[in-house]
Amino acid sequence: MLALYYYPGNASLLPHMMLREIGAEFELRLVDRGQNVQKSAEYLKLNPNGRIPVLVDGDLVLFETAAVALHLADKFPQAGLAPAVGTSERAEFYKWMIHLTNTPQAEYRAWFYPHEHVSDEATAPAVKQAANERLTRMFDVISEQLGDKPWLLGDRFSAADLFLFMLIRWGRGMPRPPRNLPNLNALAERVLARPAVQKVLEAEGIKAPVF
Ligand SMILES: N[C@@H](CCC(=O)N[C@@H](CS)C(=O)NCC(=O)O)C(=O)O
Repeated sequence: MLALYYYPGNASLLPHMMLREIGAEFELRLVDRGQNVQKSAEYLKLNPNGRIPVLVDGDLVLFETAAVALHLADKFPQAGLAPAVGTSERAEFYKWMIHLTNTPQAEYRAWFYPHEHVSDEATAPAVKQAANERLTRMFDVISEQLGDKPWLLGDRFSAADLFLFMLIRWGRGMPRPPRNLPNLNALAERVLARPAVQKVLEAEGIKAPVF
C-alpha cells in the first residue's frame, strides 16, 4: 500500500506526477500547511525534519523528494521513468536528479524561506535577492544544457523532466521566471500536455497559469 503525504504544489508534486505516470494505486494524504501540520508530533514521526513530502510504502517511510522519486522509478521499472541501471543514460539521469535536488531545489529554500537563513530578520530581503540571482544563473545553465532537445536525457522522457517542470513552476514569481527561457518553456509545455500531469493538477486544484 502506497500513501503520499502532500500539499498542493509542494515538493510532493514530483512523486505525485510519477505515481500518476506509473498508474499505481495510492492514497493521497493532505498535510495541512495552513495549520502547520508538517510540524505536528504525528507528522514528525514520519519526517523528523517537518517537511513535505513523505511516501509510505508498506513498512517503508521515506522522506526526501529525490529519494522518493528514485525509489518509485526503481519499484516500477515498467513505467520507464528512469533508464536501465548501469547504463550511461542512467548515469546522466542520476546527474540530473542530484543536480536538481541539491542545487536549484535547495536554493529555493533561500528564495521561499529567507528568514531561515538569517539571525536578523531585517536582512532576509538581501538573502532572497541573492537566492534569486543564483537561481537565475542555475536556470541559464540548465537551459543551455537542455538546448532544443525535448527532454533532459535527449529523446527519452524521465522523472528528471517532471522534477524540472516542478522547479520551473516554483519560479513563476521570480523577477525573471524560468519560463522566459524558451528551452525551459518548451519542456514545461511538453510536460504539461501529459495526461498524467493534467490529472495531478486537477487533483491538487492547481489552476493556470501553471508555470
Ligand atoms: N529536501 C526536502 C525539502 C522539502 C521541502 O522543503 N518541503 C517544503 C515544501 S516544498 C516544506 O515542507 N515546507 C514547509 C516547512 O518547511 O515547514 C525534500 O526534498 O523533501
